Amino acid sequence: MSFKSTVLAALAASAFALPAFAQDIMINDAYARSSAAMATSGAAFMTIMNHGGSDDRLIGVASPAAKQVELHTHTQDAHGVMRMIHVTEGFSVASGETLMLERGGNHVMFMGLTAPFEQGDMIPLTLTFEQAGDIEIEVPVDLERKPAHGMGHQHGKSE
Ligand SMILES: [Cu+2]
Repeated sequence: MSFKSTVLAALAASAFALPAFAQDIMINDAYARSSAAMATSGAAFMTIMNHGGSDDRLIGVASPAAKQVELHTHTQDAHGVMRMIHVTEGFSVASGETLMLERGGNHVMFMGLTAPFEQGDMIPLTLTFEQAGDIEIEVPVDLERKPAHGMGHQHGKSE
């Protein structure tokens, strides 16, 4: 635990030293949810725009709201069942591009919630980018939000 705290402190310090880079990344429309009141996991979704001149990559996520926070995506297995997989290499967001974290697609996964997500809660989340460094945001819990396309599949209590 103390090792992790030290690493997080170091990351925060380096991001603080490079404020200009952080402005290249814009994060919009972030929200978090869990599937049920007693759910032990949750997910966060958002739009990430890279206004900078160089390509970047979202490589890590951290939050005190869960024991483990990972970048996930959905993939369809041989039986047509959607499964979530941990994307260790992260998600690229090229210069001028927008990265969508959305229901049924790429998302931030919270596993082992320290407290249930309740409507209106603000979840602290640190996004780590290869170029821009750490960006800290607060993600509002929105349990009433519907999937963007109205065709979101169900995947049980995993989201
Ligand atoms: Cu997931």
